[in-house]
Amino acid sequence: MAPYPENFAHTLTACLRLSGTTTFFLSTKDCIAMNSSANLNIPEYVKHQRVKAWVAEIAALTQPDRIVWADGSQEEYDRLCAEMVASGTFIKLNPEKRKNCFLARSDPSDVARVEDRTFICSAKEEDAGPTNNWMAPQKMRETLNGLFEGSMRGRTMYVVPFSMGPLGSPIAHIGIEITDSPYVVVNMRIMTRMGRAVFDILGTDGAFVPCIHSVGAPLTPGEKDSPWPCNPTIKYIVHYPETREIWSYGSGYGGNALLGKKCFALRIASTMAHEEGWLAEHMLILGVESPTGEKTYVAGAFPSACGKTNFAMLIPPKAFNGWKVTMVGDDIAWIKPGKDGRFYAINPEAGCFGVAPNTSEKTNYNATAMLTENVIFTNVALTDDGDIWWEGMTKETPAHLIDWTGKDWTPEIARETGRKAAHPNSRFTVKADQCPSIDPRWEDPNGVPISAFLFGGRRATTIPLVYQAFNWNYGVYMAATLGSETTAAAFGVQGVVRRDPFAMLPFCGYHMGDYFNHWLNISNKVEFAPKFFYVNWFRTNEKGEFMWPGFGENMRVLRWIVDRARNRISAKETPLGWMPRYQDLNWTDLDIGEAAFDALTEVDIEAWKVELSEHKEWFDKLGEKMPKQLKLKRDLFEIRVNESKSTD
Ligand code: SAT
Ligand code: MN
Repeated sequence: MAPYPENFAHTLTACLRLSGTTTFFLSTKDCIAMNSSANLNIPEYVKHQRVKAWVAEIAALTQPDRIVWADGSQEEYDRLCAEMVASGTFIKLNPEKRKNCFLARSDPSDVARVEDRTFICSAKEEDAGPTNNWMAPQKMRETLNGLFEGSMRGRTMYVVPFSMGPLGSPIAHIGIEITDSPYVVVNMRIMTRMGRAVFDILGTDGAFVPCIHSVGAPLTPGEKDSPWPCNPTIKYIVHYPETREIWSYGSGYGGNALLGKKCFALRIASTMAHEEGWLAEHMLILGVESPTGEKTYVAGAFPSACGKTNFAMLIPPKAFNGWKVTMVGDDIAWIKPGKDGRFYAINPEAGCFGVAPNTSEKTNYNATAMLTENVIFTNVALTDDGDIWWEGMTKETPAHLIDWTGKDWTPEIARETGRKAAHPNSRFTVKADQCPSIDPRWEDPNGVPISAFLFGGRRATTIPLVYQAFNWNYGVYMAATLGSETTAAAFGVQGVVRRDPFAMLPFCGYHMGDYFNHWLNISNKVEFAPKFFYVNWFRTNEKGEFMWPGFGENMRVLRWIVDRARNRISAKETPLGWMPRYQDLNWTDLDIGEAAFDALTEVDIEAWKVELSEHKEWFDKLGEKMPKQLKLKRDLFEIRVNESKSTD
């Protein structure tokens, strides 16, 4: 835990604050103001001295006009939303169309996570590894102290206590976010278990991850605020893994600002998990229920733009009458070894922060059903009757909209200028339990038992529809080399394979090589290790058309995975792993014949030779800490491939 003083003194000595190597003094007036309990507004239910001292310290640094401790109540949520409507940050949507829903439009410079401004400031550079940005902690602290000094002037500072995971769950952990953004407060109430009950768990000295966030836009007296304050030029998303702290400056958007999500639940939690022997993963969790009521849970990692949310909310096709797929989580899984020798997973989040474009009744019926009430939309388009719209939502495009930048938009304007009505990274924030397919055990404090890990990228060639790893270590290899073709929307270029191991590349808080090692070792902690599967819904034919229908039809593959995870069907051995034979899948109502299936599952040896040379380049890039075992696996794999013939 960060070395915060146990008590903060009500004297001038408290004004001398040592932080890193910098010593600075605040005016007597500031000190007296900031060190008086009245102005800190500490609620009587907060009994934790270190929390109080830390809040006082950050207040003294950032100098907000007032301090509000978020209690997480509905009344508080409604009040903040009303304040944001009044200030122009929120637009209230037509309650007949979207009850209790709001639209926020961000600054055009602040629309997504900023990976190049994201830092892992471990004491040693080698602990961050070659895939993370690093800066020496002392140097970063100096930079940030300079930026945060006075950064909340003219604003309200909110203290937002939250639990990642069900309150009191042995798998859960607590964070407290200090933020000057009311947008963050209301989003955190949806995305986490937020509010005063967290202090009951923290007690007088419980552990918490301090998360400090400022939009980096202080106001001078009388200055008019903008609807989306942020710092247009300076952004820092900083993690100190040793002291388990997060400092975020300059952005109000998504994972840059809602610090419970990628910053805590993945970057900091992955380092905690590494130290403590568990897993913090960028994985959905879903349950498959058979007609006889047998339940199998799987966790799956998919890089962005691979249909992860759709898969988490899958509705089985008619041919699977009696089968049900339920969602535990759509983005993150915390997984700990259980007493019975199995891995148990919780969804540390309480809501979904989903990409809006292309969400439709056809692509994801459950998501559309979630979005009728109590939703915060960000950067989508506004219809003339006070509803929302985005590309891919309906067949018909509305004749007129206000686009995400607040400008008039028509299909003609779009044709002429290419301008989208909704930003490609526009989002909805909604409570997970509004999902019709929410799993009855999604809040089980002990988590759900995991039988299989799935990995899936977007690959036009090379990767078959599905295959199963021969064993745990080979499964880790498969996940370590996971790759996905970039989409123009996310990366500006189309079709380049980007390696995204375990879909964790931007989210691992330490060296990827150490992370792979952790995965190799952790199988020893369980007796019943989950099986590993690789899926690819995106293989295309020579005309460039998708060969697999995807969406609900993925159930056909999922059922095979469940049967394999339960060791109850045999499979075909290939150089890549175990694969289904045509007759192993249910083909009712789907027009895919044996030849088409062979093409979907073809092992193209020439393509695999190229793939394996890319794996070598990728492993070399990860340097010294890359586990030898995985390098050896690659060499053996290469021999296996060289000795094989393509399957068609
Ligand atoms: O902005 S988030 O990090 O919450 C979502 C994403 O970019 O993956
Ligand atoms: Mn994600």
